Amino acid sequence: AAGIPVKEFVPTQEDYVKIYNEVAKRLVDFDEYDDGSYGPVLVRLAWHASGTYDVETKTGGSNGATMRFQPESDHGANAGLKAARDFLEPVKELFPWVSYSDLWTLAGVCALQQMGGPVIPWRPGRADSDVSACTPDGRLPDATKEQKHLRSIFGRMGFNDQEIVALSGAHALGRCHTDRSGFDGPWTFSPTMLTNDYYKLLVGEKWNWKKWNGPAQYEDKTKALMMLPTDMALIKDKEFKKWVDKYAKDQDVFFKDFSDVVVKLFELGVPFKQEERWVFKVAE
Ligand code: CCH
Repeated sequence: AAGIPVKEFVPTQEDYVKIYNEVAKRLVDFDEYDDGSYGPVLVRLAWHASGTYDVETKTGGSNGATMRFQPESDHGANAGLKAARDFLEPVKELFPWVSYSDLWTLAGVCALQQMGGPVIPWRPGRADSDVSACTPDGRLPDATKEQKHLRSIFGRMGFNDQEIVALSGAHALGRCHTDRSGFDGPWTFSPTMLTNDYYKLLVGEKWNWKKWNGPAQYEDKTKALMMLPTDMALIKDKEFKKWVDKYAKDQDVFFKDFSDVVVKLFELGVPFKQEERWVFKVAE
């Protein structure tokens, strides 16, 4: 039988706006989590999905969403990100046509904008892969290391010194969890608002080694805030510190550079057909 041709659903910008708004709504609805928002862990999910990219082999990156599968879901660096994936599962059920890889990055954009961050232009085009595309362990940064490691890991993704420092400002958000990374505490006093406080605190506070049985980390004099060895590397290294000083002085400059570098991060290795990037309005 010739049958009736099945009309393929071709989503438009409006359809992606619906996804953005649904994620934004859920961020408000589920405000009992952690410091009062799933926002930070959604940002971390999008970053860990994207940050596996290798410029040489053109493997990894947000295209594929391979963190859904073992072994990648069990990589030490991804501990705790199930919370973010599970948070987005009902959104995927509402919009089954969206790929996980587009959904995770769009949710990252939504979280950043809803937490007071800059506009992050975004475009669709990622397709999900199967388990065979999982990246090997060790592609994401190790918080116990310093500048040499940062340059090697982020260099493999294609980022320079300025971009490394701009990306690191995401640590204004969220916190470390002893049952995930082993580290403990937030970097700033407003972990659900994107600001340039991370840089201000890095240069403005006195940081001492925390005396405890956990992994080596720094604490401020109030003992409420923390820095990782990789965070402190940004002020130990003269080239990195230039950018820390610049972003500490001027939040607008940070926001501009942060937006540019996050767009690049979320697009690493994605074979887009669409040239145009869309800007999503912050939901009320
Ligand atoms: Fe990060 N990050 N990150 N990070 N990160 C952690 C948490 C967050 C490193 C290590 C850690 C970026 C760069 C680095 C976020 C975004 C970004 C934690 C705690 C560790 C450890 C995890 C836990 O215990 O839950 C290291 C090392 C680097 C190297 O530079 C970049 C880049 C980004 C985004 C652009 C966010 C957000 C969090 C908070 C997550 C949460 O659940 O609150």
